Amino acid sequence: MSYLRLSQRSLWKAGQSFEFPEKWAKLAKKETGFEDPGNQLLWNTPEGIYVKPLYLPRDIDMKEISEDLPGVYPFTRGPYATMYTQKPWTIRQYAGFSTAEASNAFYKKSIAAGGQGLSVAFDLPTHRGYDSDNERAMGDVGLAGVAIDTVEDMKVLFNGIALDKISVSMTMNGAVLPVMAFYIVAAMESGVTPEKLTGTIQNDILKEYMTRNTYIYPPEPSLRIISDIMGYCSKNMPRFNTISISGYHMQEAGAPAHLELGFTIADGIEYVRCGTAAGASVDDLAPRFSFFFGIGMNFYMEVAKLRAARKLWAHVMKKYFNPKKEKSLLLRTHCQTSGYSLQAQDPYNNVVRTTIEAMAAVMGGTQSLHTNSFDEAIALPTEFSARIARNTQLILQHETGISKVIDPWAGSYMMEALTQELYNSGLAIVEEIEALGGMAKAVESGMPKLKIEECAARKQARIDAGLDVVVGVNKYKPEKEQKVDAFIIDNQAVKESQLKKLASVKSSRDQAKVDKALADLKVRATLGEISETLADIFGRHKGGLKINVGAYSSEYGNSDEVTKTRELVDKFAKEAGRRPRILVAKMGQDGHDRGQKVIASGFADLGWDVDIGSLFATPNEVAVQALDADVHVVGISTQAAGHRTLVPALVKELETLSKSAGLKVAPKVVVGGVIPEGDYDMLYQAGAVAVFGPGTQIPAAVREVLSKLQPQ
Ligand code: MLC
Ligand code: 5AD
Repeated sequence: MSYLRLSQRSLWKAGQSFEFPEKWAKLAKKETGFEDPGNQLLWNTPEGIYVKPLYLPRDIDMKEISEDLPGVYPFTRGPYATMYTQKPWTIRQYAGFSTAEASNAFYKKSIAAGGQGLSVAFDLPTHRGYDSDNERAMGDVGLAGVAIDTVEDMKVLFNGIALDKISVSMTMNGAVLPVMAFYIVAAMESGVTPEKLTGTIQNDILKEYMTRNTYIYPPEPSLRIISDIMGYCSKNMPRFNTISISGYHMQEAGAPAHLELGFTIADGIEYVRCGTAAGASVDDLAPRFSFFFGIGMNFYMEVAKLRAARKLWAHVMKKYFNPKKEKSLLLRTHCQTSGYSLQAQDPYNNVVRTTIEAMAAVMGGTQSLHTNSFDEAIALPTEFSARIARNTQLILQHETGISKVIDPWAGSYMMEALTQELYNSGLAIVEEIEALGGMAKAVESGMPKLKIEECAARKQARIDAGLDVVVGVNKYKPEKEQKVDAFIIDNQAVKESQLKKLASVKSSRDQAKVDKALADLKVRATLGEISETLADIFGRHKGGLKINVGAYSSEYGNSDEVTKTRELVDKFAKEAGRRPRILVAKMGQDGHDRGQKVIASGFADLGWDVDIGSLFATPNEVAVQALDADVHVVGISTQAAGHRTLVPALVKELETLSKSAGLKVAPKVVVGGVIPEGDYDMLYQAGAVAVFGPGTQIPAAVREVLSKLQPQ
């Protein structure tokens, strides 16, 4: 009953109505008491698609779909004729942490336990072009991935792994030149020539400016680097996928399926344009393009998204570029289950969520899949949680009949209708972007990022208001929280080991040769040296700092919760003579800014003055901004474990700067994000006054932060 009430209250938007068979409507009216049950039970999704309670033959265009076959244009049913009936998708778990030695051992173990392809996660300094000895790398070395400074590190990473046999994906975008160079040299020095290498380089910079934020240079030179790499690989590494055009991070940042789909396909079009402008033909490039989508909890929508994506790519490729090779029309994709959908509370629920998402990816026909670990919202996977995640896929491959039938949802009225609706809305977005002059221009305008962030603020409001249920978080909470072991990496130890290795490479090479060759970029130069040389010429890109105002509160609607919270904020403002003011900041090389932007929007909508900090700041830079803006509190958003080093450093900086500015009290520090429970005490001892884990309701956070402030 409560579900029906919820549907009636929040989901039925007047103005949209569909016809339902009279016979059914009568029965449904009796069951529900609704006047117009078909329309009152509509679900208006974040995609703006009305999902109906009942689909009928009239919802699909039989002419459009009756000839569809897997392996045949427009490939809605799959890129290959036989799909998993011949060869199941590749189980490719994204992993990397600490040193090359530790990650190498982990890779070998996971291959032995059933992993079928490798996928390297680099640490954030590597992504951003810093060696481990760089001051800006201080809090992040070896935490979110493996630290790679030199070709020697890369050789260790793949030691004993046959690079001509196993395909390797490397998630690298900003520092793609040194990483590809290290990879190729490491392979050659192990006896594998470039033409034998199989795998994928992510090499997708446009989505970095929109969501993932591990860019280094501005868009123009970055796009040139990408087309150089695509050009080089198409000539020298014919089995290697030269780009992985990624919607995943858009979904993680808050994009509903239609935005993820439309923006990703529009990115793909831009890359074909870049590559062909640099002299390659569409058929040199496109057959080695690959894609990457996120798979969240809206099961039908996600299956439909993959079907629609293949159809849309085939359509736009034909329309805009008219390639001769059929392979240029194929959308082949990797998928990853959603990290965002996983929760720190009641964490074993995450095994269930990941299984459902993995089923959607597979039923949508993905070529390769990563399944997240259940401790996602707490820390990097432990050996145990990584094993369960991998086994989820092994069980799907071996114990169910799922891979025995190609595109099993085809012909379902609902699935075909949803596929067509998503195709239509994806195409409309592609056309809108084309009208703006393509994705590079759209990204520069900031439009896609803001659209995605608005959706993220709305989603948070729906969860905070209880309209979207998250089991174990805003409903059905366990009486006692289940604790799980968290994998903690000793950042200091990794740093020391990297510094030793860097020093050894630097002392054993011919420095005069390196200095000379750095202009040409070769001869065991380090990743930092190569990146810095390019940054001297290209400059470093700085992202925009806009926040959405109004989206959070309009989605939340009026409620006691909001009114009560605003009253407390107003009371503070009256007593203090000004509104409470917060700087929502990020430190270190962690560029995950969904949390930062959502918190900023929520606090602003609840009556705070909000300043937003630039990405990649040092503790000193944050403290200077906090004092300049005269904030009451600094809120640090942390997603990649750097808080252990960076928060204590920030508190010290704030105290020192406040003292020398003659302030009686320094701004308070609160911390929120992915924080293992074991770190809470350490953060309080370092001087933080509040710590918020994932799943915190924003109005509750506002009240708690207020309670820590004295009006000044
Ligand atoms: C497959 N093959 C078939 C077949 N199925 N041949 C005949 N009949 C069938 N049914 C052939 C293919 O043509 C191919 O050969 C070979 O088998 C391998 O199959 P594939 O489908 O290409 O799979 P795979 O090699 O696994 O490649 C999948 C991919 C690739 C194209 C999507 O780009 C990939 O692996 N991407 C992974 C990206 C990734 O892991 N990213 C992690 C991001 S994490 P041939 O000769 O055609 O090659 C991240 C998080 C973060 O980004 O933010 O940090
Ligand atoms: N090892 C394993 N998984 C990782 N992820 C990110 N970094 C790593 C890593 N080093 C996963 C998480 C995250 C997503 C982007 O990729 O699930 O949400």
